[in-house]
Amino acid sequence: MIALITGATAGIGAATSERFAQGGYKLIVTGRRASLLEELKVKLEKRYDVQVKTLVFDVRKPDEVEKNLSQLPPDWQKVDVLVNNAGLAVGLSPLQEGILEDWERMIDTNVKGLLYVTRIVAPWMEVHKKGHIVNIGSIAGKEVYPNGNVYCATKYAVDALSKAMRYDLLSSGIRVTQICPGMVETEFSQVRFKGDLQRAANVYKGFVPLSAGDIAEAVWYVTQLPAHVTVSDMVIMPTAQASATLVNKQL
Ligand code: NDP
Ligand code: 8X3
Repeated sequence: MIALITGATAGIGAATSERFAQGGYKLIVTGRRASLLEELKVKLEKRYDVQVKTLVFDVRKPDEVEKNLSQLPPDWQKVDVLVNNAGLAVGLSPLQEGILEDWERMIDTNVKGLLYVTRIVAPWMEVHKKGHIVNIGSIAGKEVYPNGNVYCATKYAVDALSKAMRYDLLSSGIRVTQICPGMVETEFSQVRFKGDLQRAANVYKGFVPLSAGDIAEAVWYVTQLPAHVTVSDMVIMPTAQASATLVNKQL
């Protein structure tokens, strides 16, 4: 069995890669930071005795996506599970003060990147009439929150595209699941706040956030169900979080 996981250099993608390695899958892991991918490969191959291929590309660049994925040997193109995880938030400010470059990064990564990868991998799955696509959405794709504007819009797009994939791939027997986490402590807030580590750490103070491993376990669960069962949509929150904006913080 083969799993292809985008954004595997950190957070949810790295934890999901480890979960699938533990389950005996061969892995194709992708991201932009080559050295982190190499470290992950060495660790997983040693710890779990599985084969890991690394592909270094930016999901925002369709030519890079196509070139890297198409160069996989035919045996490696028989992908059983695609986890569309690569994504980010950049900035947290009112729409009327939005920074164009931040908007482009989020839209290009979270929406167009997911599309570019899926456009290559879904046809491979169609040939074999099986496969499972897991899209990492967000609570931000279910509820908008103040200053979340464009990030939320990209995750609403993931919500729509997850449904669209399920419709368009129905006759091929390919499963499509969207997993929508609430707050998960990863590099997410460091990226959102452009390296302001203190501000990032404050986001997770006063309550127990989800861990990347919690989401990895959910991805593993949905993909291991019998072939006739699809979890279409899963929202996972920290127990201390009731909505996008309502968090029971004990500060
Ligand atoms: P991290 O910042 O820890 O990891 C993000 C991953 O995405 C990294 O591996 C990064 O790799 C990759 N990535 C980002 N941009 C690109 C790009 N242009 N090309 C290729 N890879 C890219 O964040 P999380 O693990 O938290 O985020 C993973 C997903 O989960 C995202 O889609 C996020 O929106 C979603 N999510 C996160 C939540 C949270 O609270 N943390 C909650 C809900 C959803 P590299 O930098 O090496 O390219
Ligand atoms: C990430 C979680 O609440 O910061 O998608 O949008 S949140």
